[in-house]
Amino acid sequence: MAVLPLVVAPDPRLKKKALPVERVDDTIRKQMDDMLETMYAENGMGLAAPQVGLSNRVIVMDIARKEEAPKIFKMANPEIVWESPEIKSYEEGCLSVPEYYAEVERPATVKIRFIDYENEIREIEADGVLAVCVQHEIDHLNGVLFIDHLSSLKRNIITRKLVKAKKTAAEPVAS
Ligand code: K1U
Ligand code: ZN
Repeated sequence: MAVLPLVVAPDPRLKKKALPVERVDDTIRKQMDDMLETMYAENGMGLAAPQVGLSNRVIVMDIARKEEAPKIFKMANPEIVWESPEIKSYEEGCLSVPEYYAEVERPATVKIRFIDYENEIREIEADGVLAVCVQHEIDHLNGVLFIDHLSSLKRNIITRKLVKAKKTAAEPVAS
């Protein structure tokens, strides 16, 4: 397994719609395993393929708390097939938008259809933190970041700071 380099916003790779996977074979299984290792290395609870520069519809999640046994999900082509009218707000973060957090409103419960690690089509109902995380990751597959759910004023402030942080990181260190 390998830890892959993370794509940090702003980056055009995070704005592209990812392409469906034809089937979950050994290549996609390795991608899922590498993404899970990358997610753990970055202390995340989810990761989508565009965040590691891959433009296919693959996501991984582990929604367990620190002291709990792992609750791992590896999904290809996840799609929301039903969403509840009830809306909930949750403070979201993003490995590709480091150091910023904001409340985002989303459907409280969703039904997800996806292809699993064994290439079987499955459906699950998700609520709580799983519902938040899976919707956040599916957004990534559609080129949407959590800051796109905020007002344009808040989004522009964060984007300007991200551009500045990238410029500073690229500057040579003065000797
Ligand atoms: O997709 C990502 O960038 C991963 C992201 C998932 C996510 C976190 C919180 C709400 C919605 C979606 C992260 O894991 S960011 C890191 C983080 O904030 C966090 C990590 C572990 C547990 C709780 C939050
Ligand atoms: Zn994210």
